[in-house]
Amino acid sequence: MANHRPTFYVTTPIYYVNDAPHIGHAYTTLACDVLARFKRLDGFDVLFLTGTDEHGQKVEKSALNAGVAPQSYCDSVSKLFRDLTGALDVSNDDFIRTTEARHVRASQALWRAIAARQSPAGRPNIYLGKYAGWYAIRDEAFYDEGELTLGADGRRRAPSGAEVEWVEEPSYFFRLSDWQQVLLDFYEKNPEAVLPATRRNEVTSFVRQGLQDLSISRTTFTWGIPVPDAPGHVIYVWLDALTNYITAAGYPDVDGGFARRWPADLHMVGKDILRFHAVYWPAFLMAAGLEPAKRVFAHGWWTNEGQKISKSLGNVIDPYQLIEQYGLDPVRYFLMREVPFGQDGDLSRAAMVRRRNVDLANDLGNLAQRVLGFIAKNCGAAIPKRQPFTEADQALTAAAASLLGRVRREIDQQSFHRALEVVWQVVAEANRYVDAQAPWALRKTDPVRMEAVLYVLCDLLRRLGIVLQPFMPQAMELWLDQLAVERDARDFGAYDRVLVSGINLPTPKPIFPRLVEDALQAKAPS
Ligand code: ME8
Repeated sequence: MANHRPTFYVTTPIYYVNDAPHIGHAYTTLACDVLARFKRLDGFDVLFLTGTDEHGQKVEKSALNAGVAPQSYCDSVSKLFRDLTGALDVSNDDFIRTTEARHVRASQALWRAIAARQSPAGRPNIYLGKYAGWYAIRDEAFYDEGELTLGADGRRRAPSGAEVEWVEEPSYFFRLSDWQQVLLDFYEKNPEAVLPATRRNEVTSFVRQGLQDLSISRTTFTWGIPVPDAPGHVIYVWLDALTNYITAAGYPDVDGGFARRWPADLHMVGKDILRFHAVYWPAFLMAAGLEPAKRVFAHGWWTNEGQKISKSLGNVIDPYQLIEQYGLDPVRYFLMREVPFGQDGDLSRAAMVRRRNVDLANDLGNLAQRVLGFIAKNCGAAIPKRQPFTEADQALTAAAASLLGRVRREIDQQSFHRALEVVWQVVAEANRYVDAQAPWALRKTDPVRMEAVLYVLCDLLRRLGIVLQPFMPQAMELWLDQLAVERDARDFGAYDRVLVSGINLPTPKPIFPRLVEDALQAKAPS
């Protein structure tokens, strides 16, 4: 049967297998997970893709250093990334590896499609030439002389800090220079195709300065996808890697599900790889006669206690260790809340403990504990009776009812931090309501009113639990269990259902215990 639900296709970058996963990878993937979960609860048919980028000189070099054949090296490191999705409770629908047959086929098909067409100036999109210039293996990127800086050690470096080397080799080129105006028109017509706005401005001014043709094949090593009908050439790893997004949507079988999935709704990327996604990728796609993705969002970078994260400084953050120390859902919450999404941020232990103890344990956890603990003792452990609402009841219920719509607006702009701020405004309002209504005092003076207040609060907790599921899936599962919310009443379609009185509630348990510094010290790495 045809599926008529609207689709939503979101991707993470595919990660290089030259190194083990770290917090940067976890961050990008978690943001996509929140989005994918949100859209599923909102009725969308979601495809959430992540995976690994396995070709190119950098990976070949790492395999060589490890003394292992490239394919078996890729197999073992790719598995680490796949395992991480499990540890983060990430709900990806597919995990792509660029060494898979489906991807080799798609990459060669895309190459052929680009080569078969002409540029806007009526010239072949791809031509054979010779590359002579600088290349950074770490970035897998070509650089102009003018972009480089000369270090004190006499070595040239790319703006990213990566070392460059001089490369001269026969190469196929993509006629990017002919795509400048088409790209500028695309950004102009699609003002939200590159976000945040500051990044969009960087991209458009880069393109306005003029584009040079791009080398898209390499001949000095072999670990890559062969260029069709061109012995000795492998496809440039970025063209190969970007193609993963259409491979997973079914390309080159354009008559299958591809039309339903493509263009992707969102490519989430780090700011360092924006140019590849917002300039080269749309140009490649348009050159092949395909539509560019609807949006590329570039997020910022994390520092560790104020310091740039780098292997040489030895301060790389292991996501497993973070989860071990603070718990998975608090880490998910912290990463989405602490920093305005799109900006750089600092991961510090003090901030992490504060978020967990103040936002989660005090504000959110105590609210549930107070309400559910009180109901267990004083209301026969069942959802209290609904009564006509007072003005205060009405105000809090209205705030909760409109919350989902307000969160949705923020999520649709990838404003995860704002989405959570909006939720916490309602949490604060609810805590003020509990204090003002003082159900513990009503127990003696007006038990009917006490039940009314607790009913309003149960309904509010139910709505908070539903809306927070994408951010903290495991904690909110327990949360909704404690409110005896049926499994089929947890999606956004059930948000406005009327809470039924009289349903028995299980014994409440604290979901967000406070972190005690001593316990934390004991768990900290030595
Ligand atoms: O670039 N803070 O792969 P990659 C936040 N294979 N994000 C960080 C970070 C930090 N400190 N460090 C890294 C690649 N990242 C290519 C992508 S897609 C077709 C090919 C993020 O393994 C970084 O910004 O280097 C990027 O989005 C991702 O981790 C890159 O991973």
